[in-house]
Parts: sequence; C-alpha cells; structure tokens
Amino acid sequence: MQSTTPRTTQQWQAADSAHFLHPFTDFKGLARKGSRIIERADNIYLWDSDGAKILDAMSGLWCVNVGYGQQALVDAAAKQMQQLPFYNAFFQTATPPAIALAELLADVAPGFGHVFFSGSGSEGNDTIVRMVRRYWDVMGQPERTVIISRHNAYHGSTMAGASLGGMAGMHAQGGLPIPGITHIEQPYWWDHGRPAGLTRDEFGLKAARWLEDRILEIGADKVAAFIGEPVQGAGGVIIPPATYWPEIERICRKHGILLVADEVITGFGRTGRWFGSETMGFKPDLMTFAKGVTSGYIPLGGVLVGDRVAEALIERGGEFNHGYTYSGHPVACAVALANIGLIRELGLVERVHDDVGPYLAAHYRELAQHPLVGDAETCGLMGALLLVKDKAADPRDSQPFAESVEIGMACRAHCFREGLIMRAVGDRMIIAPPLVITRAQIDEMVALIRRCLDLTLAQARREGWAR
Ligand code: PXG
Repeated sequence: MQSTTPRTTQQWQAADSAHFLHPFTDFKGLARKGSRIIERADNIYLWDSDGAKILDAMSGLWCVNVGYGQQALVDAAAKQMQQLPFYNAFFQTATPPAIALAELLADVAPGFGHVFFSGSGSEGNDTIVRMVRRYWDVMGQPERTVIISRHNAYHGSTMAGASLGGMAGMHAQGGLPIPGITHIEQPYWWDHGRPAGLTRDEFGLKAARWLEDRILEIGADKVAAFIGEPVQGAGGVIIPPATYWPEIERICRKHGILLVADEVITGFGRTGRWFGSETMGFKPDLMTFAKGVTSGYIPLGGVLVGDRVAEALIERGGEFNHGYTYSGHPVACAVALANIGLIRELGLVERVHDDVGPYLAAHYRELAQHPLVGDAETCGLMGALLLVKDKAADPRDSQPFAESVEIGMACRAHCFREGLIMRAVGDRMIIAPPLVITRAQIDEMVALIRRCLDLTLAQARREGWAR
C-alpha cells in the first residue's frame, strides 16, 4: 500500500503489528490490542485516526515544550533542508547553524561555554561517560573511572545510558550495567508508598549522604563523577527535598568529583528556569540535554561542558576520539535555534516560573484533597499524584495499594478513554504539559484529571481494592 493512501485505523494497526517493533513494548501484547494511531496535533492537543481529540499532558514524551504546530520551527527546517540538508563536523569543517547554536547555548547556560552535539539524550550520556573518563586521564588521574548514579534513574537506552540508568528491568536484559557504574538509592521520601520517618528536608540530607558513603566505600580517588536528573522524570516525577542537591554538590566538591546533571527532561524551561539545576540550586560541571532543545520537532541532543572540564580537554586533551555522524546536524541545529528563539520571544521560562507553574501548583494542592491522592507535588510544569488506598486523615497514615492491583494502569486506562494523556509510573500519575499551556487549559486538564481520579476510585471500590 502507498504510504500516502488514507487507511482505516484497523489497516494501520494491522501493518503496525506486522512490521513495527515499538520501544519498551510487549510486542505480542500490543498486537492483540492494536496501537492508538496519532495522526495530527496542534498546540496541546492530538487527534487520533478515529478523529478523537486528546489533551497531551505529557508534551509527547516530555519534549514538545513550545507545543505543536509552531510554524517558525517548520520554516527553519524547510529553509535549512533546501540550503544544506547535511554536512558533518568531523574533518575540520562546521556549518553555520551548528556554530550559531553552540554560541546561543553558551548564552542560555552561563558557565557552559562549550557544547558537544549528539543525536539524542542517550548518546549525550554515552558522551558523558567517555568525556568524564577522558577528563581524568588528561588530569593525570586515570584511575578515577567509577560513575555513581541512582536506582530508578533514567538516562537512556544505549549500553552506557541504560547502565547509568537504574531501571531494574533494563539491567535484567542484555548484560547490563557495563563495568564501572554503581547506583545509590534515589531521594524518594515516599519509598515503597510510605514516608520516611523524617521531615522531607532531613530526608534530603540523609539521601545525599548515601553518595558520600558510597564514595568512601569505593575510595574517592577511584570516582570520576556523580550523575542525576535534577528531578527524576521517567522514574515518576520524583522531586527531591530542597536540601538534597546543595548537599550533593558539597559532597562532590569535597571529594573533587565531577557533578553531572542530566537535563534531558528538565532543560529548556520545564522547571521554571532554563535548567533544572538552577531550580534545584546547584551548579553542575556537565549537563546532558535533548528533547526540549528542539521541542522534539527533530532529534538533537548533546552535552554542555562547563569551563573547568572544557579547559582541560582543550588545553591538555589532544584528540578526543568520539563523535556521531549527526553531531551538529545543520537541520536539527536550525530547528533548535528557532525553538530557543521562540521560547525567549514567548517568555516561556518566566511564564512557567511566575504564572502557569504556580497556577498548576495551586490546582495540585486541591487535588491533594481527593480521596485517592496521598500526595500531590509539582515543580514548574512537572506534576505527580501518588495514589493511595483508604486515605487516612493524615495521608502519611494511608496504605499503598497492593502491587498486584496496578492502580496506575487502571487510572491511565480511564485517562485514555476520557481524552487525556497522563502517564502512570507505578502508583504515581505524572504530567509534563507543553509550556505554552494557558490557565484556561490548565483548568480543563485538571478537570479531566479529577474526572479520571473519580472513575478510578469508583472502580477501586467496585473491585474491592479500596473501601
Ligand atoms: N536522560 C533522561 C533524563 C531522559 O528522560 C534520556 C536521557 C534519553 O534520551 P533519548 O533521547 O535517547 O531517549 C531520557 C529519555 C518515559 C520515557 O517513559 C522517558 C524518556 C524516554 C522514553 C520514555 O518517561 N526519557
């Protein structure tokens, strides 16, 4: 069949299950149900092949920061494709869009004067592994190779990305993690659905000190870097206590260890600052980025290199034997330039910080009263609702649902039917809507969320999962 021929949903689904292996998917299970076919989008809405309109509270996959249908990005891509669709940056050559983007990134990220481009966040984190080890080589401390990360972190799907990540299901397949990577516990106050017996701030300090314990166990002279997402995204929008990151930074500085922020989700305005590390009050040595740099209109990622590391690599490093065909892809860079220009023109970062971020937070404080919700948190335009069983007067006394119940999946199914994309991670329902969302659209989104919570609660009572 010609790719341009219109098809019915069933025809698309049949061809999909016949040929397309989807990421993170049980292929056979999906073939039984059939994929939802998304055909077009505008602003914060999607339309599927049956014509249903869906509010996309996940910005695609945490990336469509400027929303769908932004003509400036389309025009930038078309113009660059006509003029120069590709040229590489390997053999002492460069293209104007890649140079201009490197310059612009240095402007939006003060202290990060240099950038290494990749095609994705995963490749950006592979670059991190090689770059921090190279840094210690040229600094005359080649035995500093170990990278410390966290359980339930997500850093991508390449061998290094998945190894840095702390997803047990990923480590169970394909011989991961690769050597020289170790994981500490995440700063999740509600671990196993129960709060730690400390205030959040006390817990933040305690969780940060797990890093120091691990450093001392390994020997600081063997540790190259610590990496973390300022706010864990795929792990369930885990917002660390305010005490956590400054203490992590202090520990890294004390032991001379490089501090890496994976800003793939938290970069480009998501938390109400250009980067999540600014929101969380720390200054990393390196930052991985992707997603929001182009608002997902075209793949692009990379590493922003702080001045300490850049100087060593430039002055002492010689040739760095690393790079991708698409490092500095001119079309991707042209789209990123237009995207960052638009973020600035629309004042989206300030808008998240001063207007829609606090507005969403106020709504979430109300959602916290819902009988199914044990905790409701936001950071900029990231939000999480923890679903609990038999909510007590003090939600900390509530019980988590039995693991067999899969309450998140039940809630997600209601969202799907009601025309809302909200993601489930265990018992946490998470959102990250486009930064262009208006107050009226937040009202609309929260009304849908509330409706889906009501439907989920009714189902939980019917099925005897809750009282
Ligand atoms: N770091 C972080 C923090 C991410 O969230 C990556 C790296 C990898 O980026 P690429 O571009 O290689 O995918 C990510 C990606 C989910 C989900 O289910 C999240 C991501 C990817 C796929 C699914 O929340 N984040």
